[in-house]
Amino acid sequence: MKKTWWKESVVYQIYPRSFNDSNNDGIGDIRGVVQKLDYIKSLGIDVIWLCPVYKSPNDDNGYDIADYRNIMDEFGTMDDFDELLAGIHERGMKLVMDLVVNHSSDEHAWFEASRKSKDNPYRDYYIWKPGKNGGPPNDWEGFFGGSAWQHDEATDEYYLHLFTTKQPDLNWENPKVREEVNDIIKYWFDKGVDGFRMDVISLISKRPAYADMVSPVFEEVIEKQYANGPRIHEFLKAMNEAVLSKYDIMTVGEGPGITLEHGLDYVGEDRDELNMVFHFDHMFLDMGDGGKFDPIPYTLTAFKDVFNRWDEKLKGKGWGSIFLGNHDFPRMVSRFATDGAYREEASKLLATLLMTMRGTPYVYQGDEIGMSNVSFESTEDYRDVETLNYFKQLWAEGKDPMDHIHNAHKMGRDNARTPIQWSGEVNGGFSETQPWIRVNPNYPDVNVASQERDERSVLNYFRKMIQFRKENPTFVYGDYESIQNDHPQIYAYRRWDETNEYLVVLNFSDQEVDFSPIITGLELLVYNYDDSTEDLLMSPWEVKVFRVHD
Ligand code: ISL
Ligand code: CA
Repeated sequence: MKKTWWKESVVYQIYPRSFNDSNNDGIGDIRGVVQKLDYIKSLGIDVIWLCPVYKSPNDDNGYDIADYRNIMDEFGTMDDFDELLAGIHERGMKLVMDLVVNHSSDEHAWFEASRKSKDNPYRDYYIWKPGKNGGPPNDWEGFFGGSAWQHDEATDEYYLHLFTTKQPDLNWENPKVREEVNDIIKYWFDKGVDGFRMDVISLISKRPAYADMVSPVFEEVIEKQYANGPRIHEFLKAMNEAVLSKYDIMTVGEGPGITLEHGLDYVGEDRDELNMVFHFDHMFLDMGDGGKFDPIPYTLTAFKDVFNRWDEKLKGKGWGSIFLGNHDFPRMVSRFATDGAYREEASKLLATLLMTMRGTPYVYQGDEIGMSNVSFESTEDYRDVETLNYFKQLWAEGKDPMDHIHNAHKMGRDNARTPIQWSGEVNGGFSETQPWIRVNPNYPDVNVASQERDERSVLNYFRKMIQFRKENPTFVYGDYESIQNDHPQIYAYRRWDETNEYLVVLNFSDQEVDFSPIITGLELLVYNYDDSTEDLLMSPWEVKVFRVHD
């Protein structure tokens, strides 16, 4: 495969509201990120992906944009942004921004004009339909519950919003909308930004029939009706030709509905669309038919299958992204490993997985210190619109949300949105004021400052693993094969090229496991127990990475 900087990079995702508060108003901000650039650099990070910082009324924490060319007041000014970009570049890192153009905020000037009258020049920037039988145009549901249509008094029509009512979907059928998006992209590239993560890009092309939902299972509706619409690849190719291809940048498309079947259509190297995508196959493993708040158990073998199938599909043809969490999902250690007695070992194990797979690794803020899920005692402490809508829906069904709060504990997005725990000081050193969302009460035990002082901390292990990946490029470009794939506790795989071969063995369980791969000539290189030995008797959540000699 062609070698490029973004294949060799390790990306660090920042959710600015929760990262670091520089002016002590309780909200993380851009200057807060500037203050921590040396820290991020010290991890070995190449690229920072910054979640939305644009002007926004924050109905969905910045994923509802009111002005694509200005900065949200709470986060700072354009001068702060320019300083951030310069600071990142000075340190030899790159900056990727979030592009949220499936929808805008209802407070965007386009929408304010659009809703005024049916003949307004901006009317067709959004998707308007007359009602049917006194109700919405069809029975579509939004991602955060309820109808995906909102009635608007002024013109007695409905607009489509796949997310909250304050996030109207843009009408990509309108060539003017596509031009506006290209101009926004150009604006940020001309400032020197190094790429975009494209929010729900899989949803931009709508199926013109607007037929009723084909299934009561939401995941099926996404796949068959919302995602991968008829013109998606035409739109992406045109965007690529007009702007993306003119700059040395990276793109990663996000999308529910980007399945194994469709992945290569987006990232095939012969397609000139996107560089990478985030698919959600492993992120949906523990969701039942009722979706996120209907959690179900899943097995390690199912988890391995996702990685195996995607690697096989993309190999030689397109590039993958490796991630285990972000601002939309629970903390990786609580979800895919354990946050009990073995939290540290388990965090190191997941760090090893991230840094030894084929594809570009994405580290979500706080995972480098092993931050875990939070269980707020009261529904009042939750902030995420998705979780709040869930509570509302329970009330509407005559149920008490407190009887179901365990689902929010397990699956809610706020798990990943608690402030970064910088120290054992008040509010975890995030802010001197009570933050916009409560700090995880485990901050005295889990924080950056104490881990800086500890050679054996999760933090220093992350640094070591990132370094290890860089020193051994076989982990970037080399081949991948899972061995003893049916093993219920061990995830083991080979990585190799013409010159090197490695074996990675990860014990995904609380039990000791006697693993016996039929491979000889093993030299132990990386491990997460002080007394690790070259044998394959694996302690709980133990990691062993070997060089394989012929
Ligand atoms: O968390 C999810 C719903 O339970 C995901 O399906 C999520 O909604 C989906 O991945 C899209 O996420 C992105 O777009 C949303 C925004 O709320 C998320 O934060 C963003 O990452 C709407 O812009
Ligand atoms: Ca602030």
